[in-house]
Amino acid sequence: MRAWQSPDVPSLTDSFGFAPTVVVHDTATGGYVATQPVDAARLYVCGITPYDATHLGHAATYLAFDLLVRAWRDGGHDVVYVQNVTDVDDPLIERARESGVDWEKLAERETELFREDMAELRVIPPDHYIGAVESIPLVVRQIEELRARGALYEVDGDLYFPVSADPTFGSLSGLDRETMVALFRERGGDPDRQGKKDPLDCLVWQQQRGDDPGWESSLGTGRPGWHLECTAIALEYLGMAFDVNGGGSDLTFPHHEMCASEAHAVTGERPFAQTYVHAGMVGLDGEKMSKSKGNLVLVSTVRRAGTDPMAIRLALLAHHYRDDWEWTDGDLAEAERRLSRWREAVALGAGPDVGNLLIDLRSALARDLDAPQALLAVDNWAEGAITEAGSPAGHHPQAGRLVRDLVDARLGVLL
Ligand code: 5CA
Ligand code: ZN
Repeated sequence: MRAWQSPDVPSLTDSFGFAPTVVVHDTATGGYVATQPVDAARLYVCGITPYDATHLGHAATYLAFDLLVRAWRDGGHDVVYVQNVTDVDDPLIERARESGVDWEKLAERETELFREDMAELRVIPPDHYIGAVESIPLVVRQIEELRARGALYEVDGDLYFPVSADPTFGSLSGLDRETMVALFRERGGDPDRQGKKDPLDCLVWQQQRGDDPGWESSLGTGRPGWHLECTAIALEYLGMAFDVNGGGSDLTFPHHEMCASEAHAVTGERPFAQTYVHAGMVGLDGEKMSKSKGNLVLVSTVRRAGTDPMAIRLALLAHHYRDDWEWTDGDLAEAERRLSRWREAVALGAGPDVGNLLIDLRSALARDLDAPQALLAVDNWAEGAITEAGSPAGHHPQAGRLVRDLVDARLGVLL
């Protein structure tokens, strides 16, 4: 699939050398780990299910991983970034039916809007942007591999992955069984289906029913299960033991747990990813923002109301990516104030020495992508530039230009 236009990312290394190693929080161990990319850093981030437009929660999650990509690049690493699009799945088919549109048209339309939103927010696109539909041959190959390894069974024509095939199943989320079953039920699973060996076993191939979409294959005519799609795409484009698997915290279980177990079973190797990074949930009016609940603030709505996308970006970056938080209009007002203050400061040209800001900003982002702390560092510099404008002491003529590049490269905010 086509991704979107990349923003320009200024290189800082000529002026500033390399940024420090990035440490991130790993869901699987519950601790902080230093990412240690060998050659290129390999990143898989779960993409959208395109049945409704991008809301601020999605945007916050993709911005978190954008910070990671920028941090790696500034550390001198090449990055191979893969993201999927779940362009065939139950919620998408249901929404298309309800609204009387063709599911493919709906997916195309919403994916295009997502691309536009991401480009406007200056999010660096993935190197491989891969749809589920175009990956069906990959998915079929992985299911055949599961079958060959005895990790597949049938229930009324549908194919299931038995979680017992992976002895480490459950180790990513660390949840007790009761919680797993409840979350599985809530998040697209079918723990109550008769004929399954374990309520947690997951559907990998669904035979075509009624006028559902289906593709002919060696498995019969049907469509892929959600989890295996991400497993197959990640294995194809990154291989095992890639650096970071990411998404929102609602994907920890069952999605990322299943992806990891399926990959272990398909390859006989582990780990699937070295580190699992999860962003917190953005809420509105006391509940997680979600397409299914409809309590959304869409990026496109805010954009079309004339808001500068850089203010949207700053509003989201003002919250630590792992925190759960609630969106309010105050977030945007605060970000607009900050943006104009920063712009005022860099437009002066001269300003305080950039050395301290560089160290503070890079180290904040190296410590589990602490964007709020990085914003405070820029605030400090901007206040210094504005309050000391005109006084020659400590003022560097190139400071404004350097800070503009620094803020652009590391925070993706164009001043
Ligand atoms: N297509 C699947 C992943 S393979 C999916 O979860 N799609 S999604 O459209 O529902 O979500 C896209 C991304 O946004 C996921 O990483 C999800 O965890 C994240 N996300 C969804 N809702 C929120 C929210 N309220 N706050 C923060 N992130 C969210
Ligand atoms: Zn996924």
